[in-house]
Order: sequence, then C-alpha cells, then structure tokens
Amino acid sequence: MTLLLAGCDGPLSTLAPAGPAAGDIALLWWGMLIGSAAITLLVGVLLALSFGPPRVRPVRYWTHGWGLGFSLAVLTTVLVAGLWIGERILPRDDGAVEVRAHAYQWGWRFAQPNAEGETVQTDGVLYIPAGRPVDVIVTAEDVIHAFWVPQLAGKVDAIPGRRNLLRIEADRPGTHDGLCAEFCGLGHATMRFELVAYGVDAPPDALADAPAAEEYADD
Ligand SMILES: [Cu+2]
Repeated sequence: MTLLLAGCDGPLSTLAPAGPAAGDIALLWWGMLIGSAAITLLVGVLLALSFGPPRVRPVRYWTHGWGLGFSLAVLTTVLVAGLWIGERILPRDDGAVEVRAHAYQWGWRFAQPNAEGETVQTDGVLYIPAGRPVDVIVTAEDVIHAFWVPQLAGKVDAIPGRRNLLRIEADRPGTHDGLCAEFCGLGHATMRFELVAYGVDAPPDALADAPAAEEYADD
C-alpha cells in the first residue's frame, strides 16, 4: 500500500495539492475513495453472509437498513460535499488577478501582469503571485484543448471562440507543472507548461523582459 501510494506523489499529482482549490478536490477524492471502499466492503460482507446458515435478522434489515440506508447515506454525503466544494472553488467577482492562457496546436501562450501592472506575454511559462487568488481566462486558437495544473485546481476546456474562467491559487512560491488535458492532435502528449508562483514582493526578472501581450480575436 505504501509503495502504491508513493506513486501518487509527483509534479502532476492531484493528491499532492499546493493550493486551496486542489486541496478541496483532493479531500473530495479521499471521501469518495473511503465511501466507495465502505460500500464495496458491505457488498462483500453481504455476499459472505448469503453463503452462511440462515440468520436471525430479517432480510429487510440487510437490504433496507444497510443496502439502501447505508449506501444512500454515503452517496448523499459525497454528493452534497461535491456540490458544496464545486461552488466554493468557482471564480467570484472579488478583484482577483487576471491572467490569460491561450492554447494552440501545440503549446501555450500566456499573458500576465508584470511588476508595473502591464500585461506581458510569455510562452510555455505562466507566472502568478503566490498566496492570492488568480483567475485564468482560458482560450484556444484552433481546436479544443484543456488547461490543467493538477496541484493547484481542477481543469477547464479551452474552446475556440469562448473565454472560460478558472480560479487558481498557489499556497506558497514554487514551480508547478501543467498540461493540456484534452486530446488535441499529434502534439498533445508534449503540450506541457510550467507555472511559477512567485513571492508578491519578488516578481521574476522574466516578466520585466517580456514583450507586451498581443490582442486576441475574441477580446
Ligand atoms: Cu491537448
């Protein structure tokens, strides 16, 4: 088990969250795993009981009490938690930093504010301030892609002609891996990017030298 779980740690692991949204999603994942394990265990116990001698308890005790009662309680808990978490991690109108992730076959072009507040463009690396909510406007050039930084948040599709919004936040400065999460052609497998979360008082030099961001057709 320890060996198996060791495989869950890595730069693209959702089970090694480094931000509030990813933390909520990981928590939900654990709840679903434990809940489904409990239901599977129950089914195993019921199956084993069916081979044994006749029971004292009426059949309804198992079918209604445990089969329906217990399973529905677990499923309802997970469903409510999922709805609550899904609502919690949505972007809201609170003046969060806005950045842009533009997907194309096969790479990523980003736009983000530099220290002076000007929007500058980078290729393959997205820079965000750590410890602050950031809204990513996700767009696409050609076909459908998807923006995903597993350690920070869920994923969202990048669709030509549409602007999708995803809220991300990194707890502390550091580098995280991101990828395209929607098959988009031959170069899909290598459509990776890097996300650098920097200390608010230390904007990276790369941003100072970056060119101004270009306009997009759907702006
Ligand atoms: Cu892709």
